[in-house]
Amino acid sequence: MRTLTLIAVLSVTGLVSGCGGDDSSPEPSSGAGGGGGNVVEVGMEGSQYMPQSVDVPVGATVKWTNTDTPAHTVDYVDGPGEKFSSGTMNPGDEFEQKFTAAGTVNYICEIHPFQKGVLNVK
Ligand SMILES: [Cu+2]
Repeated sequence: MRTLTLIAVLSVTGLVSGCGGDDSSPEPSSGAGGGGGNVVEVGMEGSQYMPQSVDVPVGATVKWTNTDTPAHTVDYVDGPGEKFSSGTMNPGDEFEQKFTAAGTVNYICEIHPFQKGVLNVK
């Protein structure tokens, strides 16, 4: 009787800890595989892009989100690949652009000429 109870407790404990292990192991792998979607996120803060300079794998999409309070834009200045212009981005608005050519892409906010960003596509 006592042995049976002990086995039951052990198996339940083993099951619970086994679940915990399963939960924690896929998380780091999906985090590392998060680049699998190939989306590089850029925010905005204090009328600056965040981060201002970012590495972008060739073929990846950059997603800008206006996380700032004023309106901003994302406008191509120079570099390889397609030209792009987000138009006015109000707070919360998103703009996506795919980059398929390696090189340095400079972009700017039309509203704030001092607000500049760099994408290192490689
Ligand atoms: Cu701006």
